[in-house]
Amino acid sequence: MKRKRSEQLFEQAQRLIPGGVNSPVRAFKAVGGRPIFVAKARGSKIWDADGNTYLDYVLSWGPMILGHAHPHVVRAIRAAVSNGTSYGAPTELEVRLAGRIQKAFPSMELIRMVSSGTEATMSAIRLARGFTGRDTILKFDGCYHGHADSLLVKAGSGLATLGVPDSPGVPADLAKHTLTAPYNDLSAVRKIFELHGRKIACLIVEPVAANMGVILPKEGFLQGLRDITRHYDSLLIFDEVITGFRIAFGGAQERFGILPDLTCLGKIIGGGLPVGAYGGRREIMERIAPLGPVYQAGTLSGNPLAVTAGIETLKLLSRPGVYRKLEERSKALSTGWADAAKKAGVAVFGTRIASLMTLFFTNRAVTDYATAKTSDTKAYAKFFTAMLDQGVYLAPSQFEAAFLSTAHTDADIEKTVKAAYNAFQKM
Ligand code: KE4
Repeated sequence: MKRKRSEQLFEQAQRLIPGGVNSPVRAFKAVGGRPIFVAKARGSKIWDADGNTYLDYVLSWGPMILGHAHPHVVRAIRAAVSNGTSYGAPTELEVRLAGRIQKAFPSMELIRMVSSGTEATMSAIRLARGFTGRDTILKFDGCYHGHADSLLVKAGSGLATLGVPDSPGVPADLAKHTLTAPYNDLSAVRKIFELHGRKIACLIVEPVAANMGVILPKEGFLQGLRDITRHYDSLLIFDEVITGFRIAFGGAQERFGILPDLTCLGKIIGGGLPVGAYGGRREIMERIAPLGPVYQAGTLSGNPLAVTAGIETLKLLSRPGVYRKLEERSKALSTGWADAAKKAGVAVFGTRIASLMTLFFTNRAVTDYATAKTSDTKAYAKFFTAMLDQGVYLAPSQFEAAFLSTAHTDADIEKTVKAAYNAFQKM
């Protein structure tokens, strides 16, 4: 495939933008080569600046669950934009989106909209600290909750030791308040709470991990987190920025039947425009300004265009049969590419829940960050490149997810499985 125009644009971009991209993963560093520059997208497909077509399994990292440029969403945005683009004042639209979210997530008794998943988790953490009067938080190795300082922290030397910055620029004095535990390791969580429980404001978790590749919670893991946090009066925060409206209309809390104290959302609720949200128990959310003293604000929060796209997206997702069809197509893809690997003798460990999946290039069972890291990232890079050259666009990193949309057809899945077979043969 010729990608001259993308290469030219990448040269130009690097003279103006750090690494030529506005978000690191887009630079293809984890898979080698140079990024394709996308010119347009529709349904399950994207076109690059050279006019090459690709089946898209990144879907903007999750938001485009209806496929790109869904006609109903485009029409709704077109109508909204002629009413202006931002007012900095409350609108009926925000009330309607909040209502739709609350119907799907009843645990979110009050909801505050922001403009990204990072803002949602950053605000939820501040709120948990304000509500409990405690400073310590607990997260899991390999889980990503956006780039707020307190969340760019990795495990200290030993378990239950203070966190250390995972990026320059994060003060050690702040990082030490973030403890980390291995995902799916309830005994580690228990031990940390035995040591620090009364100081822990909240535990934040991706109820299905998707930022170290997709890793499912072990039986009893989420319930265990619910019980332990309740015992120590710490808040349980579900970061459902990816899982919300993705693995079920009501997200992981509907799927697993566990109610957190606070939930963070993003991606799908903006239908491809910038929207994040956090919400939860009324007595907690009432601490948020202007009702309460915990400050949080945003110029474009509840932006009318973004909220319109979100409303239209949730309206279409609430139709009967949407998630069943997504399940069928996703199952066909995940079994298809796993069979293709087997036939070619390539060791993979596939994970999937609903339309969220990952193919780990390892022969180990992947249950946490340590086992995810046994994956052969060079093999993944070869697979990624071989798929890209056959017109299939996967996440440019082993430690991300593949997403499906309602626009992906049976023919798209067949083409993808065939391309995977060819790719594995080449490997
Ligand atoms: P944003 O600030 O990027 O909107 O959301 C942060 C965030 C929070 N929580 C979870 C579970 C997330 O997955 C994310 C962002 N996800 C990444 C993809 N792994 C976004 C892609 C990127 O960083 O470019």
